[in-house]
Amino acid sequence: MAQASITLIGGGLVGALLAQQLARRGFTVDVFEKRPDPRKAGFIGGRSINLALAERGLQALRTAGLADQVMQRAVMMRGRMVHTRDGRSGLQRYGVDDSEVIWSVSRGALNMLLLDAAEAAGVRLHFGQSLHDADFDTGRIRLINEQGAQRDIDAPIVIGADGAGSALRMAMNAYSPLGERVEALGHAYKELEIPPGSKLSADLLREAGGHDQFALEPHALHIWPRGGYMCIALPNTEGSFTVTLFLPAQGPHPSFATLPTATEAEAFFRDDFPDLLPLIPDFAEDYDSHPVGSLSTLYLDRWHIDGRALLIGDAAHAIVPFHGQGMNCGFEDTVVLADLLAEQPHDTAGVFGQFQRIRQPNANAIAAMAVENYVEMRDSVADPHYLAKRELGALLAERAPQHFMARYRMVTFTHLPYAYAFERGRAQDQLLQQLLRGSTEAASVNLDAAVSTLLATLPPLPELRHG
Ligand code: FAD
Ligand code: 8RB
Repeated sequence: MAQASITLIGGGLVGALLAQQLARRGFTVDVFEKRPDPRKAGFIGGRSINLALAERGLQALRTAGLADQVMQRAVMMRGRMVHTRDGRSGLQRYGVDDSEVIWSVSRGALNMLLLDAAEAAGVRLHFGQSLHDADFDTGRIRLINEQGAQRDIDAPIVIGADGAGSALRMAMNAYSPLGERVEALGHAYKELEIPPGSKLSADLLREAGGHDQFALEPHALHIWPRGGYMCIALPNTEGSFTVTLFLPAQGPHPSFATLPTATEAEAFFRDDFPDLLPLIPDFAEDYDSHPVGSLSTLYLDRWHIDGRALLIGDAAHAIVPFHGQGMNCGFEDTVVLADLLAEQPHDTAGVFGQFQRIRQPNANAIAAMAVENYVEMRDSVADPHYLAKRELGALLAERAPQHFMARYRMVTFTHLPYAYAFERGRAQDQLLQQLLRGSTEAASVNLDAAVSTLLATLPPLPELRHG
């Protein structure tokens, strides 16, 4: 029997990568994407938005044979550059050396590369085709094109990679409730832009410690933590940075409610981000024209309707951005699903159920860790208790690498299941707290005794499969 035919909704990051992998495994794949083909001339333009690619996403790209191409245009980020209120900055490395770094990649360029790869693998891409509705009894879906014309097609096996606002999820939910729950974070975001360094005055560049082409150190993820809120900046290949301001959506100053326009926001930046503001020459224009984005976590009890429909990526488990793992998690999903389908191509009901059993606990774990990392990024980077724990953790990891690994490293640089990283991280954190007993001096802890306690308390980490 020939491999089944699969209909994918959404040709974004996860949809395009999944399509390529399924086509390479012999499936007939059609992708319906709402937007026009981004590779067509005339589309270029718009804002450059970048994403942090970490080991899990990179591993999926390796499996697909696409890692080298992606890495050619990626910018290495060695750690967090923390910019304190007094205008100082310092780098906290993410890993032990340059083998443990994350990569800033352009969303647009990555999406185009993945679409090219999908097409080359034999996927049929249909742009400007939006899913409107689905009838799971007849196995047909209704599409709308850009002119508003509707048509119905057969799609007995349909997979939704149509993102956080998934139309397929809505149709599935109407057919049989998926147990959808959305947890709003209460904070929102806005993007601003630092242009390439050459566009800034030489004086400003020197003050900001910038290089020729970059206004800031290019090989870092920059954070301006301010307690209840923060700004971050990721480098782009062309020397620009995308800045994201994260703030409470409502409530007392500062919140997006108290900063409705650039006038209020500029005064706020002059007070709270005085070193950042001069790097954003079009501040007023950016602030007033870019929308405020909301942030929430999506949980579903069920990701599929037996073997007929399945959700993947953000459509199944949208998370908040603070671990930089949304795409990485979605890419990890694609490998798991493609492998399962290749093993049992004619049992989609079994495969979809198994996919959910494997991935849902991990999606729940990264969702929780992503929320926790917001507090860590905006707040604890300057907290002495946090810094002491971090330092003691680093000492233990050096002395007993089989028994201690920072949770951030497990999430970002290994393929250990997210659920494992979450559990192990909790156990390690409890141990650090117990060893420090409230002290903010990691050096005050007897390291030999601490290592003994660690070995006696926690089993060794599983064998790590690095890159
Ligand atoms: P999407 O990328 O949203 O793609 C969905 C696709 O479906 C789109 O192309 C859309 O046009 C299409 N579509 C929607 N509705 C329909 C319809 N009705 N019919 C047909 N097609 C439809 N993750 C990281 O790992 N690291 C980061 O640093 C990071 N940074 C981010 C920065 C920003 C500003 C944002 C918004 C997200 C970031 N993420 C990051 C998260 C990451 O972008 C998502 O997790 C990832 O894009 C999910 O991929 P997806 O394909 O599931 O959804
Ligand atoms: N979505 C990231 C990290 C962890 C950094 C650290 C954090 C922006 C929207 Cl907020 C954020 C990280 O702990 O030091 N790695 O990668 C990416 C992040 O934000 C992305 C750019 C983002 N995602 C809506 C805005």
